[in-house]
Amino acid sequence: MQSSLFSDAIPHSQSIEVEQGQLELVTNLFPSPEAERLFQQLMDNLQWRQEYIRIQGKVLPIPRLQAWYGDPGTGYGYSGIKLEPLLWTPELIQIRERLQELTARKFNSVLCNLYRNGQDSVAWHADNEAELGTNPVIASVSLGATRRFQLKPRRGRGETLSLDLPHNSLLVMAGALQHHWIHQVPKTRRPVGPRINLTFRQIHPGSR
Ligand SMILES: O=C(O)CCC(=O)C(=O)O
Repeated sequence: MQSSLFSDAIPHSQSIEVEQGQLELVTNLFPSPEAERLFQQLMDNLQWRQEYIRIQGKVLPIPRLQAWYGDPGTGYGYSGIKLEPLLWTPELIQIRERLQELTARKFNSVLCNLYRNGQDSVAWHADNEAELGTNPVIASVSLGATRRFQLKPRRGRGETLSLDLPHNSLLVMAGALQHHWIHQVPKTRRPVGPRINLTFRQIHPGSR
């Protein structure tokens, strides 16, 4: 039985049993009107951008919009994309404070994803870039439409685990999870509205 990631018992939180990693889901992260307001302000105020990746010589748009915010010096890169941090907005500071209080961890940066509809997605990957260090704690907030989040073991034929991440929830990934598991948000044919995902991280500059 794994121990909870949180120092105190958090209302609306549940541990999800996974081998070689820790996963905790918190629902009702903010009072409901606050969550609605945050969703709308993040939609309106974040500097959403279309990023491109190169795959087999072709430059392709990634199927979602993104924005990267953080402390100065927390530049971040993956799949050939290099992101320089924008300055924290008041809404991101408010959410970060809530997460730091819940997890007793510090986060100096956040990758923001906007899934405009069911055709937006993120492919199988792990958050295991060198600058995240060993066994990173990733605090991933969902606002807006519910989307399915899947995890599968990096090696072997282990079963895929599926979770629906609802509006106003927090998924914390920790322990050795990023070494042993990969995750994705698949496309869906269901008509779904926009969803914002914020993955708060602690970047260790200079570890690349
Ligand atoms: O949208 C999500 O819940 C996951 C996002 C994600 O995997 C990432 O940004 O690395």
